[in-house]
Amino acid sequence: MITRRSLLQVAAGGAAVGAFGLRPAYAELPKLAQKDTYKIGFAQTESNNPWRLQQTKSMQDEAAKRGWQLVYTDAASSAAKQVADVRSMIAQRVDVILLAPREERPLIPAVMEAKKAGIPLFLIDRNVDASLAKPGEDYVAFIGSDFVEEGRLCAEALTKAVNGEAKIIELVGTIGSSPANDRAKGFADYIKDHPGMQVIASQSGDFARDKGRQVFETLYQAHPEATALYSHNDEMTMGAIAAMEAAGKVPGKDLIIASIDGTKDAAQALMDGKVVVVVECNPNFGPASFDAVVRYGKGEHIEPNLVNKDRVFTKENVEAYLPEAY
Ligand code: GYE
Repeated sequence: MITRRSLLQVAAGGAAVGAFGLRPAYAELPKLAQKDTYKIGFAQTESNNPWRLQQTKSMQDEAAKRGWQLVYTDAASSAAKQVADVRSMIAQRVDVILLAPREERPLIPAVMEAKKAGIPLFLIDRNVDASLAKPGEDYVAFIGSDFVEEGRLCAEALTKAVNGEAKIIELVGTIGSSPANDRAKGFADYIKDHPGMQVIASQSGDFARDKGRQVFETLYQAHPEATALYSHNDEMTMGAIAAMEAAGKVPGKDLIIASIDGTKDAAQALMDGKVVVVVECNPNFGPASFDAVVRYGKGEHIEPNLVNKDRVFTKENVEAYLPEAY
């Protein structure tokens, strides 16, 4: 079994952690020298959806603006490849690693190896298992959204839209990823107090449009009594809408839909009345991440969790958002 202690020992090259709470020097968080420009690694998880493409663009734009070198990798939906990508960044001696960990557990070794190599690492947009690696100790900080809150906001808006009565299909994100775990939790916690709100089927669509379509089709065939959809991201939502329409159903009438992200397609679906709420998950990480790196290089204390501010979009306010949508 992986435990935090065994991982710390791996990170420490097998040596025992010192007695009386004293931790050896290599157990400290790596420092960052203050420089005018940095060579910065960005380990992306996949590029099969507009959210990811926008996130990558935000990193590239910020690097170009500041004249920093960006070492970019795309794990193509494989946690194993992402671990290898981080290793190659360590071998190239980047100054800092920005890691968007695909899943909570398989990326732990990458986090620990960067630490052992003396390279500061920030987690971007997704988290790792907090019992195995901690911000301020094993990596500098997590920068991203509050996914539990996103799930709660979806539940709140959906409950209101259906007057507290719905049979809900839930399309879950990538299994083992922090947004899937936390968006499920935030939603479930809220509807616990609303007995008319029932999740009748729940399955992963891997945050992807095609998979979302297939999974929704199967679940809806098995549960034609469904009256609502809670989908962990807009890509799966768009897949599900395609499946509903192919089945002759009207999204927004036959099924009331709550979604998360804020893609252009979802914003349009909101305008068209097909979706009732989109809780924002902002993919524009460049400015906040690079600012945090600069502050860290100056020796400033970095808060362990840098939480993005997300908005709630409905038909009433989405028009003003459209020019920003991606
Ligand atoms: O919601 C989804 C993406 O990790 C917050 O991953 C991110 C999620 C985002 O693929 O669309």
